Amino acid sequence: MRIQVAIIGSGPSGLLLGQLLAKAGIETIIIERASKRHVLARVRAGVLEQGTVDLLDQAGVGGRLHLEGMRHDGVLLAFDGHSHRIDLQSLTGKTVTVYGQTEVTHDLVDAREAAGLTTIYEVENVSIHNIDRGSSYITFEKEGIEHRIDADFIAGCDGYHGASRSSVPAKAIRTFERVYPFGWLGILADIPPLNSELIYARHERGFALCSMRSATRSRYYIQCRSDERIEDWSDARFYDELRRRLPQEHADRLTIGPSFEKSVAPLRSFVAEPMRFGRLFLVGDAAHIVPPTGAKGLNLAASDVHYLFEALRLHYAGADDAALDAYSERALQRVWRAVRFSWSMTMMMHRFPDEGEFAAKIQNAELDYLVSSKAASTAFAENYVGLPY
Ligand code: FAS
Ligand code: PHB
Repeated sequence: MRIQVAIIGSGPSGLLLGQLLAKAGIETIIIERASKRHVLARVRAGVLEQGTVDLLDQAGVGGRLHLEGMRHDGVLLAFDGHSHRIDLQSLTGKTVTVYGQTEVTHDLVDAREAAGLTTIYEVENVSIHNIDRGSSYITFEKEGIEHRIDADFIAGCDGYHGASRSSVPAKAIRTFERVYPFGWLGILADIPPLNSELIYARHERGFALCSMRSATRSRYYIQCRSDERIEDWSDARFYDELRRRLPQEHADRLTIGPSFEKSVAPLRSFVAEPMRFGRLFLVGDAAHIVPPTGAKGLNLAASDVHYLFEALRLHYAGADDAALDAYSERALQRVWRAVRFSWSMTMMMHRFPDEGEFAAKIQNAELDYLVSSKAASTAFAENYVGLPY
């Protein structure tokens, strides 16, 4: 088989890139390691930047998002027993939209199927070949039979543990990483959110985040050990710990109810440079990972997709390949700004037991300055709503 753009991975990066390319008349195929059911069941991000919303609209999949997504004009930062609202809208003129990644994935999969576009699920042993020459191709197995796809370009949209980045010769790639000494224990429950906007809480017992998926579905997180076992956390223990980390005015408003999803996510910052290797382009989590503190992971995948889509569109329109050649540099500039923000928010809001009382006082002072200075609040808001593409 020969195709214009072969996409590895049916997560938000691969699906959104595939949808934009299809609308521009560029043929694609997506190969995916997991089952369709697994892809659709993943619970991950919750906050979309305006740039991501605009891109989903451009891809023609914004319908349900505009009906069910919730526009948030502000976000609360809680510390020292009190919460402080950062008015995103008045400080930046921009807002964020709360709409789960699970729903984004559903919308993109539905659109791909409605357009009759091909996704091959449950593939194995994906290998990438000849990325430095014109005849790049992918091989993979499906039900024990080996297949080959020859492609003009290959988009590595297969996440942190995928085959794309690992197919690049070690001498051709540099990686930068920080692993945090904790994780996030998250639950989903069909209970009304305790607040209409997100609350990020710093507490001596650890970080907590109150988010949501709708007016009737809450998404809560608490900082935990990286090796935490979810079986050690009953709902009652989770809610009790969440209450302890929130200001009393919010803790008193917590509605509890049975969780239907509970998971632990490790936290790391990671960037691979460059993001292009001949005919192979790394996109989204295949190239970078951020701690979810700044709600940037999914949104960075969207800006990578924007840069690569525009470059491929120009290529197939007969323009020069300057945009393709500039993809890595353009994407990495926005990636590093988001990595910095996500790192700084993680350092400011989480408990670092080995760093003593002085560090804890500095964290409080940083938050105190942030919420009392218009300049500092504006800088925070600009990053949270998403820096320009
Ligand atoms: P993804 O990892 O989503 O998708 C990659 C796809 O490639 C997957 O479907 C995978 O099965 C497939 N794949 C992997 N290897 C393959 C191979 N060899 N062959 C074929 N297919 C292969 N971001 C936020 O903004 N907020 C959050 O709260 C948040 N929480 C997260 C929690 C967890 C546990 C994780 C892992 C991530 C979280 N993220 C969060 C980040 C997340 O949302 C990512 O940024 C987003 O999924 C990136 O999308 P993709 O780049 O498509 O990668
Ligand atoms: C979520 O709703 O899952 C979410 C929201 C904001 C974050 C991280 C996760 O920073």
